[in-house]
Amino acid sequence: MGQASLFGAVEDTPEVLIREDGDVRLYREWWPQAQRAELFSRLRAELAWQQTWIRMHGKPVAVPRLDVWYGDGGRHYQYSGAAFSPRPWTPTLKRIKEALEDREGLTFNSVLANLYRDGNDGVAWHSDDEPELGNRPLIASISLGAERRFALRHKQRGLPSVRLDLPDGSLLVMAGDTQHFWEHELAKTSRPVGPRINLTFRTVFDSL
Ligand SMILES: O=C(O)CCC(=O)C(=O)O
Repeated sequence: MGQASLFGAVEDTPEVLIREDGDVRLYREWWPQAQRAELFSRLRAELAWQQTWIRMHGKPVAVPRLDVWYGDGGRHYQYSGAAFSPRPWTPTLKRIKEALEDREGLTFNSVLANLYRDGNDGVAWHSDDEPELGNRPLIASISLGAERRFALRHKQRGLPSVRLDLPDGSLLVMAGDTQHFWEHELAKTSRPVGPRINLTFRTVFDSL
């Protein structure tokens, strides 16, 4: 993959983070360093960031981040009582998707974008195991902006947890049985941290 355009990815060898009961790999330098800040600014300005509300114990709760769903028409997705209808791909998202697909030999029809404004934003422990993602979903997760601590823990066995700061420009791939056996979080932090954007590319199947 060439390095000249904004939408090209550099060569990088993945680090294997989980190989037991799942498959998690990290490409630390997936997006060229010189282009990361511009990509971050474009995504922050272009995407229709919104506040999502979920239901917890019967009460509406605002999730601690902004998010927005983009993808092919007709692919609906829901979690914790919140339903998403995809917005049409923006040119920037489409080109990132195409870079991912060319590089990894995969196809995706949706992306959930998350904006963590500061250390008060995060994602609690969960697995991406909604039925519309299929049995063994492959999730390609791109990080841009501030480094934030990401963790994975096994749901049943005492395997060692994985904790790491996801670098700006990195790509984390979660595949195989990962969502069945492992859950993940992005913890809030009292450290002063800048904003971070995360793009999780997925394939959503028809739930009919
Ligand atoms: O921001 C991240 O790296 C994780 C996002 C996440 O867990 C999710 O969207 O399901």
